[in-house]
Amino acid sequence: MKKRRDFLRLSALSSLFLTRVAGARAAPVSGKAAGPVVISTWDHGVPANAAAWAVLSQNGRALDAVEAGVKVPEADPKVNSVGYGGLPDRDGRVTLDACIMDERGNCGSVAGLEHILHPVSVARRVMEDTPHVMLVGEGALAFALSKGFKKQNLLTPAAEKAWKEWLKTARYAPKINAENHDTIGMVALDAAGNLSGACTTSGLAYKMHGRVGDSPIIGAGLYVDNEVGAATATGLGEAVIRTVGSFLVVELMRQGKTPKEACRQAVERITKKFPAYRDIQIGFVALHKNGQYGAYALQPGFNYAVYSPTVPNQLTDAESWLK
Ligand code: SD4
Repeated sequence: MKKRRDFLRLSALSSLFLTRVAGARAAPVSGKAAGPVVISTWDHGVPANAAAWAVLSQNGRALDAVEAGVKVPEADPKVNSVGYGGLPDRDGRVTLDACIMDERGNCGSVAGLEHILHPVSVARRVMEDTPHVMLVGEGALAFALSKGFKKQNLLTPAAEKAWKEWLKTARYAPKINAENHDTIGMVALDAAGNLSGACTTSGLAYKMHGRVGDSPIIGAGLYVDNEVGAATATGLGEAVIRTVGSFLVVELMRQGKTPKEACRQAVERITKKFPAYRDIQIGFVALHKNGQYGAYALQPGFNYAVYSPTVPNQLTDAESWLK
């Protein structure tokens, strides 16, 4: 993971990078799974998928699989864009956004949550134990504590060091595919044919305190419709919110588009509605109810992990709008 990031920093969008990665992973950019399947964003999707697969392969529920899956990067201090180890906002505070959605359309979400290791599990409790969908900031923290979650410091020494380095110039210029776009979004189909999804992030590094991205917003960072399919997003949340990206992907699948084509059209929509699209990254992954899956990104460099009975937890590079 770190190696990949370092490499990306050095040669972010170079053709050299593209050639090497494409050569290393000669996998299809979309496919169809027979049986349960789980798909998630970026390299950290691989260990996350493995945890989800432990649930799915035992005929577990997709909802339990996605929660177990995304908890892996949430707890990994080396993943600097999700949970523990996430880069802080410009005030040095690690604020977390997460949501979860099940096959019945139930959903829960937290935004701007501090000090709690597993925001996705708090989101699930919001879904299951409250009449609400979304809790934010202090209210979300109070709710989490009332449910027995423990308060802890999520700012690792490495993240604190990076933040202090950033403070020297305090220049806000998120780097594509490097430190700012590695939200984990995960969607899964279980053996019973039901879909669920989860999405969790520390959001953009050095964002304004209080900024909320797409990741905890149902319809933007994640959407599940058990009649059709599920989708999740990564990248600059402001662009995804504007286009209600994940809902759009699911609606395009409802209209008959394949998952990959639905993701492509959602990216195309962003290029029309977000004039600065050349400077940002967006990636979508989608899973159809029938087991078909796909992905598409705005810029090269977005990859996703697939685990199914026929795909052994493999990373695939998504095709992109910009070459
Ligand atoms: C956000 N979508 O907060 C997230 C960014 C991201 O890793 O993907 N971060 O806008």
